[in-house]
Amino acid sequence: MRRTNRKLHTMPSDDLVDTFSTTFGRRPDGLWQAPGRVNLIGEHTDYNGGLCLPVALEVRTTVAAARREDTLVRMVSLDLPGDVVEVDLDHVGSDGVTGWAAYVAGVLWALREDGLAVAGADLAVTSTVPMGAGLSSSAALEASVAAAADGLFGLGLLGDDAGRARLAAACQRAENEIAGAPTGGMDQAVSLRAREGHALLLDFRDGSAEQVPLDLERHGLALLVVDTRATHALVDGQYESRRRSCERAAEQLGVSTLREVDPAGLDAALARLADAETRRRVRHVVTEIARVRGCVDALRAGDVEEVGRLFCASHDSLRDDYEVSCVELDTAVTAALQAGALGARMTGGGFGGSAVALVRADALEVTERSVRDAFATGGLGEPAFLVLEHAGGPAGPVTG
Ligand code: GAF
Repeated sequence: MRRTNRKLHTMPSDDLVDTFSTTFGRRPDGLWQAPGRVNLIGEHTDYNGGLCLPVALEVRTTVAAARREDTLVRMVSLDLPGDVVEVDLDHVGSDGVTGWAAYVAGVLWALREDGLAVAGADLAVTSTVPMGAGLSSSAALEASVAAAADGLFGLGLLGDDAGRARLAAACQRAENEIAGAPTGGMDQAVSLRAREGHALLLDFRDGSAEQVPLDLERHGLALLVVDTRATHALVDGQYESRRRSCERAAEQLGVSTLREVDPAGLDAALARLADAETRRRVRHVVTEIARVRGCVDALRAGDVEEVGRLFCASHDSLRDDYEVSCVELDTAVTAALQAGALGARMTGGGFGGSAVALVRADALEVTERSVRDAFATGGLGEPAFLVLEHAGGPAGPVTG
């Protein structure tokens, strides 16, 4: 199956409004949307105070919403049919909200915790971001709810980058504290702060963001995202154990985060760590941050071959040093490179999910075939594909 962003971008607004109206017996006050993401480079760097370079996809989560004057949140999903879920905002922090409702109610809860005048809401959601594909369906859901809250309660935060960063912080808090996934903030930040046609250089030392033009078409290129369909879960222990290992290493090195380790002094820093596994984890983080810088320079210089080389080096480091790849991701990367991709790497948290390959636009089909054949030969499940020709824009109201 070939899925392009543009086809999946079609907003199912009519169905959503119909479902909202039949479920809640009134019309929504408005519709808001937020994108999933693919990270170009800079993996497992966000929670180390580092750099990353994600891109917003054109696949999106859309929410129809209406404000309430009480503290009740009522939600229904078009994609996960079931009963209407009801949560009282006053009890979100203590009641152990589970499932997809945690991402929705958690965001409204976190905005209130931030001192914003947010009350309850009725919401209907639907998404074209494939779930469990490592393309941030959770963050897209959170960001769409944050955008809806901004509109429903007149927060005025969508108007500038500082406001959007504040919304993203609330989304991350919801994910960490209510959904229980100890993630680092990249996904929520790009969903809210991206700019169409650009990759977003995020610096987690100071929270700043810089737009980096991404004109794939000018170079005759496209990004092929391979959803391996191997399951990944950020709430399982692997992600958290990598995070804790980095924190322990920083402590041993006497720095606040691994961002403070100077790449020029990496060997000396590694020599101070007794444990070989910890040394590999640190080497990944420090070299990956340097690769993000290299990738931004290469993109600005139009040196797409160098971008491809950095993709490959990133994958090797994630596979060998950070040990978050898996047979499906390695197979996708190898098969894409065999078909002539300029570079390929796993993207997102790893242990399944998606890989991304930088390919000539006229080689998309041959690359897909190569990946599909390699999966069949390896006895792996059927992968799915998504083509990114143009970087998407950020969360906001649905217009038109
Ligand atoms: C997941 C997390 F949600 C992000 O915060 C980030 O750490 C990523 O894995 C790895 O780069 O997407």
